[in-house]
Amino acid sequence: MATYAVGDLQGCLDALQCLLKKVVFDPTHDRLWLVGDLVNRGPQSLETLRFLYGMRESLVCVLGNHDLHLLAAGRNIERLKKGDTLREIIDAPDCADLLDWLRQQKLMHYDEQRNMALVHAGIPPQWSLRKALKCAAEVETALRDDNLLPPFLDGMYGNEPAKWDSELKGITRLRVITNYFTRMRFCTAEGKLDLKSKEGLDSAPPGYKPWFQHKERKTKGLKIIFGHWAALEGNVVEPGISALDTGCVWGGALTLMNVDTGERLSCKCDAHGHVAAEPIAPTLTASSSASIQR
Ligand SMILES: [Mn+2]
Repeated sequence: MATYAVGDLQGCLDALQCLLKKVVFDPTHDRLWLVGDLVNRGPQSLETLRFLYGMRESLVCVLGNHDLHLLAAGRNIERLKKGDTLREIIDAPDCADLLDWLRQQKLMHYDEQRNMALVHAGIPPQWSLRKALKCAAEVETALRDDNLLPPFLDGMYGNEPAKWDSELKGITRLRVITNYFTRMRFCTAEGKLDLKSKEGLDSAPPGYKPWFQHKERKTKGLKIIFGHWAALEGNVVEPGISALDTGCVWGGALTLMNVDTGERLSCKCDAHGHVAAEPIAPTLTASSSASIQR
């Protein structure tokens, strides 16, 4: 029995299946944690969602910005943008089942035994574990409530307010919580967000740092697994912090990590998010063609 976490899938089902095969994943005993952004941009968004829905009992999944965008587009709240590959899901006969499952997922998962959290983008430095779980729950409640869901999906877009304030109310409150968990990369020590920079660690605007690098971060000591930030290429040296987005949809790789041993495996992808072809060993080709001739 093993627990694995996997980076942003973005519709790259082949790469996921390649990794599950490599670890001989057994859905009855093993568990798979997903950092979110299950769909969009990649080649097989619908098939990915169906595959995950089929093994939902074996999954722990947190939502990413693309998953929330799918929920909004599925309700005609937000239009699909150029480059979105979500139309096939919205037009599918099983769309309602898939999106109903999606909206039951969390923004933050906490495993008490392991003292480990799973989030899409991160946890802002000024929040303790307790505070983060409370704030995540506010959005999770809105997602699951038929009356609260439409105004939430309609109001979640936007970069303001840039910073948390416990006095915030309504949709502005839910928007900043959502931005922390699903879109954050750089912020100040007080948690003021910069949502424009998307490059690597050295692209921080003056006064800003990656959310996990602030000295006074209140979740130090908590292990955190996150995705979202492909430019990091999975390289973060901060103790306890694991970055898993290695850009499978951008010609990088999909990364899977055993959450207990930290051991990583990856599956290389081509520029379209398909599994990159591995060269066939010439000796094998020669002997198999010889056996065919016999
Ligand atoms: Mn993302």
